[in-house]
Amino acid sequence: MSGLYTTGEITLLLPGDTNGDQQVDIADLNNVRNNFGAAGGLGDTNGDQLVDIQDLNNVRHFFGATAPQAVPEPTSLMLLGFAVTGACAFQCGRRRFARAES
Ligand SMILES: [Ca+2]
Ligand SMILES: [Ca+2]
Repeated sequence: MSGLYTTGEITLLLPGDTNGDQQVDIADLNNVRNNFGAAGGLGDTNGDQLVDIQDLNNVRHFFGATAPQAVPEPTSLMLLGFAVTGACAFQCGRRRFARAES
């Protein structure tokens, strides 16, 4: 949530991604395997403080998946819309002014 305020982007989490590299691959499977039975830490994909069969299933289910790109915050999209509208209005005003002078 803190990234939302600083970058204006929402980062979507990828279930099964144990190391935060935005993809579920063999490294994530190894993290679950190497920490199976541990109390949380690397390999805990669902945050229940236990590396267990649910984490293995998360990696299995999302294996090969990559996280979608960051989604711009709606406010950013609205600001972009205002900027485009303002630029168009400015261009239309310049054309009218040029016609009036000639
Ligand atoms: Ca990963
Ligand atoms: Ca877990």
